[in-house]
Amino acid sequence: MMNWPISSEFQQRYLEAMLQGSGRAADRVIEQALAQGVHAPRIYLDIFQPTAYEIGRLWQINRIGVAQEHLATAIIERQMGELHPYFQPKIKRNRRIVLGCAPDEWHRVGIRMVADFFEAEGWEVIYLGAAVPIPAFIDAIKTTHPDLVGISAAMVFHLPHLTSLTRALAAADLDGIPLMVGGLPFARQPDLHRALNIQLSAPNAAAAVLAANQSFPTPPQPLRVSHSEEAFAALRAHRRQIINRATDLALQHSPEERDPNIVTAGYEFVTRMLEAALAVERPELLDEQILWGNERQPRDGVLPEQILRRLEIYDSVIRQLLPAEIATIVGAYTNRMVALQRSLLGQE
Ligand code: B12
Repeated sequence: MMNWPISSEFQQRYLEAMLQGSGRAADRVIEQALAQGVHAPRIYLDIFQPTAYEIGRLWQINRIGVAQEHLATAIIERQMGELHPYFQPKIKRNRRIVLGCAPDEWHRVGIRMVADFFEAEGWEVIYLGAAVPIPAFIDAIKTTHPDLVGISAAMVFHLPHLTSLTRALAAADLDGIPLMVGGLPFARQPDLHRALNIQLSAPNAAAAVLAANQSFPTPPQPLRVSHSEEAFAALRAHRRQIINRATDLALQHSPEERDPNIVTAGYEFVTRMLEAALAVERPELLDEQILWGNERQPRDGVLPEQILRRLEIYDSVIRQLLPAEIATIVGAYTNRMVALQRSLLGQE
């Protein structure tokens, strides 16, 4: 699952994008990292995590404000959502984990990373997010019967909540379920969990899933590898090339188009929609987008006939640039868009 190492140039450029407050510049760094074969788990641990720490340090020394920190965190969370399809499991373990932050704990990026790593390793994950009240933890545990419960605490002043939680579990006769804790104080003091009478702890998401798999050995069963998952990864890796080539061809076809950025933005939109549809294997999601585009784009000066031409160009570029077997999968989706656009124009 891991590849190593990642160039610190990506880290540096990502931090710069964050400090400029540019989500698009940050997207380009991640796209390039993916195109160079950096795996999503490494992007989490070697780009997102150190950048978040550095953002925190810059806030601590008053070099950046709260708004810049919020913006950076919002970008990281959005990109994590976009990378989530890379964490689709390839194996099944028949193990379940409930994950959430301690009561009042708002730092949720770390535990969300932990959730994605567990999912990729074949665990069923019930991720509850930030600031989970103790009764909500107890409810979730009673209804889902997990093998393990993972709790995150970044602030030292939230550690007493962990003791309250272990007591509440005992009172509800749930103390047989092991707990795992993590977050900044645990990363800094590897034996801190023992002082709280908690069985497991780990300093980061990769170590967390490793420790859990060791504590709960189960033979992993292979899962059907989804073809669209590979197609999604290939599309991501070739995304920039596809968009650029399609834009060039569209501009050659309609030289009257004055603003190449509008064409590029259209192709970026189509690519995002296509990725989303591939990630969930639902080509029909694209229909709604085509209908939307036909409502919207004429208002930007792009007529339905041009939409069709641009989709045909996109379809042909997909087939030129992606490896043949992947192009067949992605092509089924782009073909659907072309066919729908033709039928909207009355050309069957
Ligand atoms: C973003 C941020 C916020 C955001 C969080 C929003 C969100 N959606 O998460 C907001 C604005 C809410 C926030 C608030 C505060 N923050 Co803040 N925040 C940060 C910042 C910059 C990034 C956090 C982050 O995303 N880290 C990246 C993740 C990936 O790292 P991680 O959390 O460590 O997670 C990894 C491991 O720890 C581990 N792990 C985490 N959870 C778990 C769970 C388990 C079970 C396991 C096994 C492992 C594990 O695996 C993770 C992935 O590898 C940090 C800086 C930092 N060093 O973290 C400061 C920081 C944590 N915040 C800090 C402070 C002071 C605060 C506030 C008190 C500020 C205030 N005055 O209000 C409040 C407290 C809020 C609260 N009640 O929780 C300080 C804490 C200092 C200290 N000594 O404790 C930090 C360190 C900034 C600094 N350098 O001064 N913050």
